[in-house]
Parts: sequence; structure tokens; C-alpha cells
Amino acid sequence: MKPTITVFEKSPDRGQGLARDMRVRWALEEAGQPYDIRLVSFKEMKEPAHRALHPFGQIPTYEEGGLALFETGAIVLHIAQRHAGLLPGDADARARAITWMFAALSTLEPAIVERMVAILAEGDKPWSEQRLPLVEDRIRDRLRQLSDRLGNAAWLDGAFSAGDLMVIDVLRRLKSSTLLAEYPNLAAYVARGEARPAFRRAFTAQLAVFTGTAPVG
Ligand code: GTB
Repeated sequence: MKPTITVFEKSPDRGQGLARDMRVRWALEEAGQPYDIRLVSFKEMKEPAHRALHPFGQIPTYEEGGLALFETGAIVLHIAQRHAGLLPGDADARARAITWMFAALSTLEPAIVERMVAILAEGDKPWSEQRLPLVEDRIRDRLRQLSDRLGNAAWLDGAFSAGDLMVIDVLRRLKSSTLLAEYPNLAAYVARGEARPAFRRAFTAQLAVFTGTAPVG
């Protein structure tokens, strides 16, 4: 059954593909699975109908028959477990790919989100100028560690997996800063992910919502 995901009616990123529906769209494209979208406004996200799907009133959600999921980690894992293309067949390699998904969400993403909070929500505070370099140094620590692990490899653990998808999507949030460029192998890694045909299709689809040309299911 074709799943439906919810996405911002008007994404604050103006079509840059930085909202979290991007990783779900990308996973569905890698898996070759068609999907529908339902647009939700910020107001609708907080109303009971949407909160029944997402207790925290956010996007994206994922509905497939009687199944409703929230949290992009769970959604991408669900897609990856049910379709070929995102997780290796070997059980140990599969477990390692899932480990990278968790690393993206629990170890990399919080530091990167913290930077957005420091800029967007706290930028006008008198202490903001002192805090931002500390936040950015914590990101540098993580990027250096990740860069060391990736080395000259194309992907983190053999073939491209849902682990790479999640790590790359998280790192994309840094593209507007100079941080990623400080680690050329990570910048190249992100560019490699973004060059994948499935990523391009997902990006085009999310951009179509912003330009008002997306087919809505
Ligand atoms: N842990 C959850 C997951 O992974 O699914 C987090 C979901 C989440 O934060 N969703 C955001 C949301 O619904 C959209 S992506 N926010 C509305 C709210 O909480 O009220 C976050 C986001 C927003 C804006 C930009 N941007 O403009 O660049 C990027 C990312």
C-alpha cells in the first residue's frame, strides 16, 4: 500500500530540503517506493487530528494502511527493513548500518540542532556571541571524529546504507556554515550522497511543495 507522509505546507527553509521529511523522501526513493504527501500548516500540526499521529505535533509522519509512525529514525528504519536497497543482507553489516542511523540521530544531530537554536532562537541574547563558538567547537569535535572514521572511503561501512543516508542528511544542515568545508572528506561525502539519483528525486519533490507544483495525495 502506498504510504502517505506529512510535510510542511510552507517550509521555513524555502525549499532547501532541510526539514526532516527530506530523509524520509530520500529513503522511499532509494527503495523505489512511490508515496503521497499531505501538507500541514503549523497550526494544523498542533491540532488533535495531527497529534493523534504525532504526539509532539511535528512533521513528518508516515501512514501506511493501519500503521502510523512518527520519528524519522523509526520511519527510515521501517522503510529500510521492508524494502531492498538501504540495509545490507549480512546480519552484522545490517546491525552496523543501524548503528550509524542511531549515531546520526543521537550523537551528531543534537550538536548540529543546538547550533540552529543558538542562531535562530538565542541570537539576540547578550550571551549569544560567547556561546556560539562553544557550540561550534562541540560540532567540530564530532566532525573530526567522523572524518577520521570515514577516511578515504566512499561510505561509512562498505556499500551505501540507511546509516549513510541519515548521517548525510544530518550533516546537510551545516552547508550554510563553513564547518563542513573544514573537513574536505565529509564535504565530499555529503556531495556524494546528494549526487545520488534518489536524493535528486527527493529534493525535486520537496522543492515542488515550496514552488506550489507538487501533486498532493
Ligand atoms: N525527532 C523528530 C524526527 O526526527 O522526526 C524531529 C521532528 C521535527 O523536529 N520536525 C520539525 C517540526 O515539525 C520539522 S524539521 N517542527 C515544528 C514544530 O516542532 O512545531 C525541523 C526543521 C525546521 C525548519 C528547518 N529549516 O527551516 O531549515 C529545518 C528543519
